[in-house]
Amino acid sequence: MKLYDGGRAPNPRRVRVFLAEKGIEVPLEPVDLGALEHRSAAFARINPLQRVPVLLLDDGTTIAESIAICRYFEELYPEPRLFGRGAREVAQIEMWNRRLELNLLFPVAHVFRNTHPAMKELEVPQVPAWAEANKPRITEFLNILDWELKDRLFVAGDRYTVADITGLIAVDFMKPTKLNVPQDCTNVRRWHSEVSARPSASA
Ligand SMILES: N[C@@H](CCC(=O)N[C@@H](CS)C(=O)NCC(=O)O)C(=O)O
Repeated sequence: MKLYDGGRAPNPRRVRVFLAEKGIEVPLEPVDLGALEHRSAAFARINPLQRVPVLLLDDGTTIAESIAICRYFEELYPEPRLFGRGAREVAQIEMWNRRLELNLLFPVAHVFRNTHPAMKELEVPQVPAWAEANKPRITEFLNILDWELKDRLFVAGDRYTVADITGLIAVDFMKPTKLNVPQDCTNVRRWHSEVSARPSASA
């Protein structure tokens, strides 16, 4: 088994943080996105969408999509339960993970991909207006998240879950995107510093 990894790229880091929380070690195969290694014909056979991360199993099966990879490991190593237990909790965590993806991680990625010079060859064409359109959506969602976090410890409740991983990666990705969490989002700032202090955050 090996995990095709993308260094500082946010989606592969989602899986590395998840594995660190579970205490699972998987050999990493670095893919140099800057050198367009993932655009090779060889990598297209591993993932036709030419994106990382991808998990390659010993029987040759490939699993792409960060959350699909995380769910594979959750089934094999259920504890700690990062996708929850029981209908209600699983649905709450799924809801928050999707909200964090759709309303924070993806908009931050749109800003990064459509403005950063390093993305010129990966995001063709870069559309700066699409980056601008996403900026207010990020602030709007952070204010909603701030309100939610005023009376609970973590994004989906009082326990750390996969939704916190998506949130951590999204907020960290704001830095190279030259975006900031507003000063008055004190609950988001408190939550972010707590999840950043976990050993898994350095994965
Ligand atoms: N939906 C995929 C997204 C994967 C993705 O976009 N990965 C980025 C790195 S964070 C990538 O491979 N980018 C290469 C490119 O844009 O050409 C997931 O959740 O894993």
